Amino acid sequence: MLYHQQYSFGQTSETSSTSEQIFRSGFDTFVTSEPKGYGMYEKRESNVFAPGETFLLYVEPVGYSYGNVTDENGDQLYTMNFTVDFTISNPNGTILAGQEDLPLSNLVSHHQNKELMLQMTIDQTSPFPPGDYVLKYTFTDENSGRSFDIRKDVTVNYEEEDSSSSGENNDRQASSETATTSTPNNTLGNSASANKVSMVSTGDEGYAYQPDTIKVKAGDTVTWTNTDDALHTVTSGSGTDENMGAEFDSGMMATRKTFEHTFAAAGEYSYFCVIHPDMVGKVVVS
Ligand SMILES: [Cu+2]
Repeated sequence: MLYHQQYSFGQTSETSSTSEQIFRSGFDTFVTSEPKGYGMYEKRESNVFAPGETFLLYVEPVGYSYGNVTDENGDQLYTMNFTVDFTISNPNGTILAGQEDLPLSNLVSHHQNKELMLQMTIDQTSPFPPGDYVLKYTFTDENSGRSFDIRKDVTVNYEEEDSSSSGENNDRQASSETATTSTPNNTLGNSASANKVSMVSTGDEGYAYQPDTIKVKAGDTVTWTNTDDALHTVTSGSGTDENMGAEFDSGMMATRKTFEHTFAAAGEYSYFCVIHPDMVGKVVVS
C-alpha cells in the first residue's frame, strides 16, 4: 500500500500561548464508517476504493489554538475552528478536482479541549475511472492561521471492492462534477416559509442572513436557524452600537440551533453577528 504524509506550515509566527506544539496531524487514517468520536473509529485497512465509494478521512489534529468568545452570561468560552482544502490529482500531478475553504468543524467549549477529531468526506458523485489518484488535504486552524497537509495515495478499482463500506453512496446523484464534498451537519434543507431567516455561508468567505431583510407584522415571531457550519449570533443593533443586544441577542448559535424573537412594536430592527460584524440583517415590523 502506498502511504505518504507530509506537513507544511502556513505561517510560522507565534500567535498563541498554546504554540509550543506545531499544528499537525497527530494521527490520520481512512475509516470505514463515520467516527463516533475521538479515538472511536474503524480503520480502513486498504487504500483501494471502489468506483463511487466515499473517501472518509479521520484526523486527530494537535497543536491547534483556541479562540476566545463570551457567552450571553459573560462566561469565557473557547473555540476550535478548522477548514480544509483538497485536491484530487492523478499521479503525474494534474489536478482533476478540488475545493477550498470548506468549513470542517467549529467547536465552542467551556474547556480548552485537548483531544478532538476531524472527519472529511470526499464523495465520488460520478465514479472515478479505475486508476491511481492522489488526494491532498490542507487542514487550516482558523484560530492561528496555520495549516498542515495530508497526502493520501489511493487506487480506484473494481476488484477490491470492500463490501463493508461500499454501496452506501450508490444512490448519490450523478453529476458532471468529478467530486463534491460534504461535511457533517450541513445538510439542513432550505426553509423558505414566512418569518424564518437562515444563517448561511455565501462562498466568498462571507456569511449572510437569508433573507437579510424580512418584513413581518407587529406581534409576529421571527425564527433564525443557523444552517451554516460556522458559529453565528443574532444580536440587535450593530457592532458600533452601545446598546447592541439590548433588544434581542441569541448568544452563540452552533449549527442547527434556532433563535426566536417576537416583535411587539412596529419599527425597523437592525441586527448583526458579533463574530462577523459584516453579517447584518434587518427586521421591518409594520
Ligand atoms: Cu456570524
